[in-house]
Amino acid sequence: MAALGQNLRINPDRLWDSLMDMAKIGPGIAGGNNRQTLTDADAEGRRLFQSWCEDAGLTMGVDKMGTMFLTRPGTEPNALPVYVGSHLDTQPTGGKYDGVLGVLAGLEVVRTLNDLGIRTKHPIVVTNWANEEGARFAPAMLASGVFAGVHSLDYAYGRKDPEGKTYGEELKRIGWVGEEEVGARKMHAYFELHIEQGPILEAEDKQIGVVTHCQGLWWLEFTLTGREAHTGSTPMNLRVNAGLAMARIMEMVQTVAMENQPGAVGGVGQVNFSPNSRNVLPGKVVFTVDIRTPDLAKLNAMRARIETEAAEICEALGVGCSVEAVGHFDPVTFDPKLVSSVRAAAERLGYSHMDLISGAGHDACWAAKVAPATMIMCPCVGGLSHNEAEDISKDWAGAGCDVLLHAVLETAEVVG
Ligand code: HGY
Ligand code: MN
Ligand code: MN
Repeated sequence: MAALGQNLRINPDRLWDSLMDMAKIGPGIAGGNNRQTLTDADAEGRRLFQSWCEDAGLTMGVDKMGTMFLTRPGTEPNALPVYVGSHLDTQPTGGKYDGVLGVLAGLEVVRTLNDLGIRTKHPIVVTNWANEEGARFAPAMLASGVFAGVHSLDYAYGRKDPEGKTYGEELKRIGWVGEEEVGARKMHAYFELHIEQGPILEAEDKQIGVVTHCQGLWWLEFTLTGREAHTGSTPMNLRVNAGLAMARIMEMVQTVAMENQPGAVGGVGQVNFSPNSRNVLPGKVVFTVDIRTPDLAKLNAMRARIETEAAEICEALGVGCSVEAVGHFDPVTFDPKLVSSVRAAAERLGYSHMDLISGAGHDACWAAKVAPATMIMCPCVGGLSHNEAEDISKDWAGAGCDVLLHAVLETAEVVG
């Protein structure tokens, strides 16, 4: 196979236009997006993506979790495909690029191959994983988790959103229950381009992150039981204060993460007080602790310490305490051969690059359980993500997609 020329590049304006057109669907209130999984906005985004792919000559398959697979044929139909994708669903106050860049970059790779009449031995499949964010239906990366055999389809269908609607009901409501068995597809390789969602690449002035690993994660959902009582007339010594217990646990999580530096993080993003009335002490407090680190032993030690100390905090306050792990994956090592292909592509194209460990979780983490997989990252402004102000440059998006093009072509093998 002839070496890929350094002038082989995607069309960054077309990629950017597609990103901006997708961003019009499920707009947020501050310039970002609220296109949560299985909402009408998600369905509208799916239809737009499908139409673009079919205009590019791709054929669509959908599995029973609603993940979309758009195939460009290879010259050898029996050769396992090279998959390239990410997710179109967003956080409630999400940005325009988290996940979306990876899906539309996959489409841009195909559009470029069509422009240049390039054929590949292996088919190429552009993928939109359902429910990567886990914001509406925990855990994150739910569909790719079922694909990798980590979760059962029944478990996934039964996951409920804050209004009590199930994943299965909502997938059926928007009309995206596919026929394919989840995980029946086999992959030759999987690539995912994603914004870094952290500050390192921008701070180091690097255009490309060559992602070698992804840190592991636990999501620990605590349910604390206090006693509802008047916030004014209840003496301090008679209170069973679940809110105070939560505050002390959050402070403890911060301490545990800081004592495990460098490389560990811990915090809480979601809290629900019940009855959540300003002059009633909460009878119930439900919140999720999110801890992450690339070191597996450290990750599990942090979990054990947090659960032990949370129980002690609650006992001292007479507050009931239960905890359920609602999300988890071990640290991931991506495929060294694919990582080298990404690094070589960045070199060939003249893009500055550095090795990187992904701080956020991605569908690639589950794909890596069933196929050789890796990621490419581009910087984002101030490292900000999961915020409507999330921002990247067209150049960063273009550079990442150029590297994706080269790495995918090297793996899918150009013919002729
Ligand atoms: O939580 C994560 O790391 C990803 O955004 N789902
Ligand atoms: Mn993402
Ligand atoms: Mn995200």
